Amino acid sequence: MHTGTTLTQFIIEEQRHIAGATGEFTGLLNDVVVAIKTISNAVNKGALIGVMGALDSENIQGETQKKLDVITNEMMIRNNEWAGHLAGMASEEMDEVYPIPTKYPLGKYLMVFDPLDGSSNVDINISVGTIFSILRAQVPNRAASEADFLQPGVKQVCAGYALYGSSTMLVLTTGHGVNGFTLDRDIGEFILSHPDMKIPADTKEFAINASNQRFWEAPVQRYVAECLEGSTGPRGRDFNMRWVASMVAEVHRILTRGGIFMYPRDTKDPGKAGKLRLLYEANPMSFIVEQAGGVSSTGYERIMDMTPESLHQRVPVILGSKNEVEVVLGYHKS
Ligand code: AHM
Ligand code: MG
Repeated sequence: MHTGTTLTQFIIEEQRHIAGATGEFTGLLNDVVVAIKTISNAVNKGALIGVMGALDSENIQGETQKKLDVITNEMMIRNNEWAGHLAGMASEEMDEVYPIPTKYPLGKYLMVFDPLDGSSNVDINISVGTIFSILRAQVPNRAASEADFLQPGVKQVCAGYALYGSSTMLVLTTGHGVNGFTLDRDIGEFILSHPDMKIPADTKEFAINASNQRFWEAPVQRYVAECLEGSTGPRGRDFNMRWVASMVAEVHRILTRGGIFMYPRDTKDPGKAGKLRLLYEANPMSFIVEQAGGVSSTGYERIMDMTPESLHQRVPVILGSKNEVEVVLGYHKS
């Protein structure tokens, strides 16, 4: 018999401390969890159920879609549209806001998500994840427009990610710290396994796609050069480097043992301020990182203070261990 705290139990107990809570949020989160279990199963079975490989289609960002990008997007929609908790959804894989079908009631929340982050990794059996963020609808029970979604990250009610790694985990914040749950496949429940996750303030590990080096701005060039100089350079210590090409895996490593992650502003494509998307990736991960004691910035400003200009807006991201991110931010100032 299991003796751990299930995710549902954890959320209901948290809700008891919130005056006037109706249980609607708990219902919404339960639907998200069902979607995540369904996605975990598909990712895990992989080639056995014919879900690997690419499609001919591109998403609005001009990226080739994997079969699983489309399948997991569908899983998020089907599991979350019916219950009457949402006034609309938006996803990295859909050009426009997804309206809740008229046969279902509307609710007081909005959800944005990246159904399968790091999907370039699925065919090679490396970790991928799902990222989601829940906002309040500007007008409850009214079909949401794009403008309703353009809220700064500080307004998020909840953010979370699922990591489909050697085990499936769900990491969550509702603004009262960060908690991690591991899926026990035998009983089909997420069990609290990583209570109150905290990012160590100091680190000797950095993550950046070094193939973009010639496009980086001066502050990032300086920071990485100094890390590479190691104990004989100005930082006076040796650094380690990791790049999984899956932001969920990267952030999870940082939550577990510290580190700094950068997908900075670069000059590769002057039309794009960065690679990662503000609504689906940068904001939810920033909320989680800040709640775990870390820092998250574009290099020039706090990500969660930015007012989004469009649904698919991209931003530079520098996040992780507080003292290390502050070194990079200092270089941006000077
Ligand atoms: P995706 O949402 O299309 O998977 O793209 C986002 C991913 C992040 O998970 C990861 O940090 C980054 O793209 C990797 O980029 P690169 O391929 O330049 O290494
Ligand atoms: Mg992504």
